[in-house]
Amino acid sequence: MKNTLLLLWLTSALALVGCSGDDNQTIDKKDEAVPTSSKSPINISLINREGEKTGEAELVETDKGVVIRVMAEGLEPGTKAIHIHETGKCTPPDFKSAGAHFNPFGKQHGFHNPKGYHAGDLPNIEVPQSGKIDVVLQTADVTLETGKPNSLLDADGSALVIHEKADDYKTDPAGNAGDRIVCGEIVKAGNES
Ligand SMILES: [Cu+2]
Ligand SMILES: [Zn+2]
Repeated sequence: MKNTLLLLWLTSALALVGCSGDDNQTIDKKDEAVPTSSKSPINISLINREGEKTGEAELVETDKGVVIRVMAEGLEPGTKAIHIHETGKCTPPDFKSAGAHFNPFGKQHGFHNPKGYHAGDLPNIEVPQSGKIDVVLQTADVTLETGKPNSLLDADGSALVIHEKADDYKTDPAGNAGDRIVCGEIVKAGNES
């Protein structure tokens, strides 16, 4: 009896190993430039001020932090701020519902601020004439692992927000970046794909 159980256990364990090996290969082939990840990505929808879907983003925990790929269209050309805000709620048109910048360590805003920066601060993105972006950002200041103080997947989630203007990297609390024009909710429920 015991031997049969052990054999069954071994067989299923081997089957599991086989499966995850295949998955890793697929990920490697798809995107060789991105650091390898041990977890499945989180896919989120991005909406504009009219509440229409204008793109999507994918967040993956890697050995170099969280990699965020942002794909969107219909944006006004120019340099735009992009941040992670503290609440996973995107209510158009102003997206004030997303709250302030994600700031679990009590810092001020901006990479050039001596009292900075927020864990949710990210480098500006460039929107070309086409209004279409497909950019990859990376940050080791946040995690998708739950239970950590800097987890984006805390009780109320967090939000990815694009602004109408560039972030000046120093003005507290939000880099003087103007209105919020695109928002995407980063919440646990979205972690299925
Ligand atoms: Cu912001
Ligand atoms: Zn900030």
